[in-house]
Amino acid sequence: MSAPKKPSSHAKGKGGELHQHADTTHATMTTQQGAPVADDQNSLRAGARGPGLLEDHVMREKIFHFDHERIPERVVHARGLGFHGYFENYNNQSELTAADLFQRPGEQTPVFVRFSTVAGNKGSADLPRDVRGFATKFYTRQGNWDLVGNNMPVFFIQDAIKFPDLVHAVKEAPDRGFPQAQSAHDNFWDFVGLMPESIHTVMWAMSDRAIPRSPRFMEGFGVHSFRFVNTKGESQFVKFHWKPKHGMQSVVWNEALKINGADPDFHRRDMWDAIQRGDYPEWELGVQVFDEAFAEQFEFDILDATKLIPEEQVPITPLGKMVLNRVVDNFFAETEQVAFCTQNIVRGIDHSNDPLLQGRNFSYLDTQTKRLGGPNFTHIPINAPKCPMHHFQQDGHMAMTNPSGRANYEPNSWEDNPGPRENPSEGFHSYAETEEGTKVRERSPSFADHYSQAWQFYISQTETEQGHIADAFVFELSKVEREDIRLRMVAHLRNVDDNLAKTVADGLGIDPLPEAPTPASKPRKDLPPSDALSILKNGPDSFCGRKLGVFVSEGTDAKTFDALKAAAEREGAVVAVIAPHISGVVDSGGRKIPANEKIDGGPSVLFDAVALLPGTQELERLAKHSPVRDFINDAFAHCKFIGFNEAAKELLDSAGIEQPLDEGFLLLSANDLDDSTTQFVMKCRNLRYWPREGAVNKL
Ligand code: HDE
Repeated sequence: MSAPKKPSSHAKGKGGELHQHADTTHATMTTQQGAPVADDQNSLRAGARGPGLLEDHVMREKIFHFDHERIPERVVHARGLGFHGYFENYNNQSELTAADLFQRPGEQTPVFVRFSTVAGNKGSADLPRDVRGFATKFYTRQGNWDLVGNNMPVFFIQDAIKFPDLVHAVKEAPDRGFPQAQSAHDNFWDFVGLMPESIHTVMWAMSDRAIPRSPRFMEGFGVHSFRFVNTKGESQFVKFHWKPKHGMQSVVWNEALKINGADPDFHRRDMWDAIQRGDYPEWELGVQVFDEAFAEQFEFDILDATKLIPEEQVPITPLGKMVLNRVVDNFFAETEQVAFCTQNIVRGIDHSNDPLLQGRNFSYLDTQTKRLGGPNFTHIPINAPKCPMHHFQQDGHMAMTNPSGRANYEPNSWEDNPGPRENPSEGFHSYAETEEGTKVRERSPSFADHYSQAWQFYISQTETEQGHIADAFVFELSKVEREDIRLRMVAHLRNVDDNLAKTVADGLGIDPLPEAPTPASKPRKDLPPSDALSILKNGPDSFCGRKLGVFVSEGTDAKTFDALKAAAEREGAVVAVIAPHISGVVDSGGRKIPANEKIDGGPSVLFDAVALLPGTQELERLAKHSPVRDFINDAFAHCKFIGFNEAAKELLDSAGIEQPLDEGFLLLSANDLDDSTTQFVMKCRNLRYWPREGAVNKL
């Protein structure tokens, strides 16, 4: 808050009389009733040392409002970050869908996107191991369409009736109120171990998809099969996909643990900063389109949200791109109050019979009414459509837009202001699907295979990624107190992949391997690997948008620093300077280099690659400083590319980095600065030097 330019009005004269100041730089503060406030520092009391007076309407109103500032946080997905942008349509898709936003090439539709974690409360950290929400509100010219998806294409359960159990199990235990924002505890693993249908999504949750580097670098999925319907009433099934322009990227688990301490706001800060510097996050929206005939012959049920359709089997048709280019003006008004509902669909899009989707359609309206306090949450600007609205719905708590005139019913025969009428040619029509059936509580046998796609996901990963999945199981199950829960989970893994089960069992010290449970349907071993399921096979081809942390100290060589900075910026990367003091350093040319972070507040986990460019002046002291050692050790252990100068060799030695240095290191040689700095940035395009991992991270 900026300091008042003039003494504020709480300066009192000796006799307590108020000094009047005509403040010309600030608006006059008022109550909610608009009455100017004379004194915002002192409550009304009987005498300077006397009791407070009940009639103090200014204080009463202020504190009353403060006391009501919170609304219930979301039951799940409480921690979120939201941004504005637009969706730009590529082509006319009228053959596929009547949805207005997909008709005209180049047309932009405003969007608001909220990313979230699932399990943690609103104040939790950004990087727990968790599924991420990826919810998009399209403000189309024919109404709002909400695509409320996740960053994983499958879900833990098949029927919405199990959702409260899943969420109870993963969130903090009811007796103790912890653990917060993590699945590494008995209740979660107890539940999923008893629900074999969850195993495919558990594999995704144990993969690096659950620890994205930033929402900018993750995919999004609508998860369920939806329908596109064209104006002729013809329909095909679709699955929605978001592909990040900058490629996929995740952090490593040990890094995530440390990032949560160093910067619990890591994701929101990354997105905020990227948008503020004009590096707008971008995704391509596409659909897998398939018909009833495909659905009939596909190995699994297309209504089962624990299954995906490999892209190799049904390729993605690109529809358009989404660019997020504006941060919110007010977090509460927009990110907190935005109300996504899966049932917000528009003409041309329809639901399928996926039992999870059907349950969601029931749930979201309920939750928004509870959270936002009444049926008029659609009047809040972030939720209001940007197209004209006409209906006869009225009244209720906080009604903001109210119809005028006498007619509030239909049919009516008023000539003046008769209100709106239905429009069969432009209005929403449900796809006329023929349905019949006996009223039952029954899971279709076509939902019975729980292990085959879990295995397909596993064999689609690189060796590095497979290692991370095994490590994640070992980490999580090591936090489980009950041995029988651990054993049950390893037993399930035997139905997925025996080698994975064995590696996890070794990590947990389990010997012999427990018997695999009898599966409801025999796992298939004939599914081909799908490259689209791997992060590392779909990484970026540039270091653009990534962050290079450059450590400097007094006397840092000016030429090396400048050459490296220029090379990184040519690539579109961001350079952050880390120094022993936040005031920065003076380089070899006598120029001040300002710091972005002091060394202990800017650990290497916050950067995608690092460079060590100390001067020679204080090397001995720096070599003993533990934040400097941690900076180097973590960058090394997390397989980051490390550029360094001659002086840095002393720091590498003292951090215990063994010679010879591996190929993840590059000397930024004073003799060929342009070449070596460019080469270093080119190395960084690979994001991590994975061959190092086996050497540093195995017990
Ligand atoms: Fe949600 N989900 N969900 N969910 N979900 C909510 O709505 C629910 C599911 C997803 O940024 C809640 O506003 C049920 C799948 C996202 O505001 C609630 C079921 C997928 C968000 C709710 C599911 C999601 C939510 C809580 C099982 C991926 C955050 C607060 C049938 C496709 C949206 C709220 C935001 C939020 C219910 C399963 C995604 C309680 C009953 C599957 C991204 O209504």
